[in-house]
Amino acid sequence: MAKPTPKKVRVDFRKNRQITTRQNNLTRQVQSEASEIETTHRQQRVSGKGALTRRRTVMGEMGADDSVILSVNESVCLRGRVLSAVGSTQCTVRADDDQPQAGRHFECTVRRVVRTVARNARNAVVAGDKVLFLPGENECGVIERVEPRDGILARGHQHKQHILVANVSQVAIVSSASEPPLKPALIDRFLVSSAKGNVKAIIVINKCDLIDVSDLQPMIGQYSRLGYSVVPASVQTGLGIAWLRRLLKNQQTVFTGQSGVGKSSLLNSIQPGLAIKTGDVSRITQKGRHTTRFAQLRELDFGGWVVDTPGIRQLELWDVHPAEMEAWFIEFRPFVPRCKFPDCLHMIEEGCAVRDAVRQDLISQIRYESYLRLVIGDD
Ligand SMILES: Nc1nc2c(ncn2[C@@H]2O[C@H](COP(=O)(O)OP(=O)(O)OP(=O)(O)O)[C@@H](O)[C@H]2O)c(=O)[nH]1
Ligand SMILES: [Mg+2]
Ligand SMILES: [Zn+2]
Repeated sequence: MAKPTPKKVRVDFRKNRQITTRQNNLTRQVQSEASEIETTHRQQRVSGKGALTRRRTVMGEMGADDSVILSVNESVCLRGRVLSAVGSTQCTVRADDDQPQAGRHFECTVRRVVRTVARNARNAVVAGDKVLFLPGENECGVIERVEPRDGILARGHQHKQHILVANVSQVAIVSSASEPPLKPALIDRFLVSSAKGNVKAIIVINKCDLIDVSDLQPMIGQYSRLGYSVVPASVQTGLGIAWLRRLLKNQQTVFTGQSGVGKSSLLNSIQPGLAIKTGDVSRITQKGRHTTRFAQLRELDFGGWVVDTPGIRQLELWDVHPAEMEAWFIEFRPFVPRCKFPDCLHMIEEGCAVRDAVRQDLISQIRYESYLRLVIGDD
């Protein structure tokens, strides 16, 4: 790869705490195109005038998507992968296999300029990031640059984007057949968020020992027809574990889903010790009553990486506008061009080909209801 020539790049130097300019409430955005344009415009300003303290010149390249790739002295830095990040300031980084201190772990802080050039300081460094860091004594270091990300899992949190993990190749959307009950609407939400993050999704339905698996067949059929792998699993009986190992091999997979569905238990069945234990957490935070408190990368013996994440109660989608929602429901695609109105939201409009398809059972009623809930913003 050709070495980029460092250039001066002007960036906005923000106060640490930004003022949020808008809420990620889909209902508010549905109105008209005009208001959407206005929203986008406001979003680009990010923090409003008052929060900009000064501008600053840094050395770097403008990357895709307006991101700044900082110039660093590569001869003294090591390349590595962020295994876990606490609050984007304290990270554990593993030196890459082709680097001088291959496989060693470094407790790293983050150079301030790295946070300055990040669009949202909270996401400056996240688990899964590929970084250049300056190694120091006692296995400490400083992160000097974060490489552009490919494949992220993100959600809205307190009206800001929260990137849970970066550079993953697939998301395992874990739910349970029972305890907590199966929630197809939540699966659909995760499917939208993974498609939006450019990550392939697999669907895992755990705790199948608690139900009659044949009851799941309609649902398994529905998602399989859409092209997803649907794995009925049970940590109790071992159902689906071998299949999961095959799906995970040589992939970078993040396990996500509601709390209590058995993400950590599944990972431990796949490979004992894979899930984060309380002891690991307390080293940094000095606390850790929950088993899984933050995302952490783990290496698979048979090849690949997995990330266990803390369970979340509800997934707030980030930056998905009602008008683009149809794009994330792939079975709608053949029908959308046949709607009478080009800006049809497939809700109450006349001549809606998507609604016709639902009536004719060509699109599942349950999926359509998930779509409506997401467009209306009804959590
Ligand atoms: N019956 C049954 N129980 C299970 C199964 N898998 C996990 N459990 C139980 O479900 C509970 C929650 O499991 P965890 O693995 O901690 O769930 P988690 O998804 O990691 O939860 P968070 O870390 O809070 O997000 C535990 O009591 C497990 O023993 C299963 O296949 N069958
Ligand atoms: Mg867990
Ligand atoms: Zn329509």
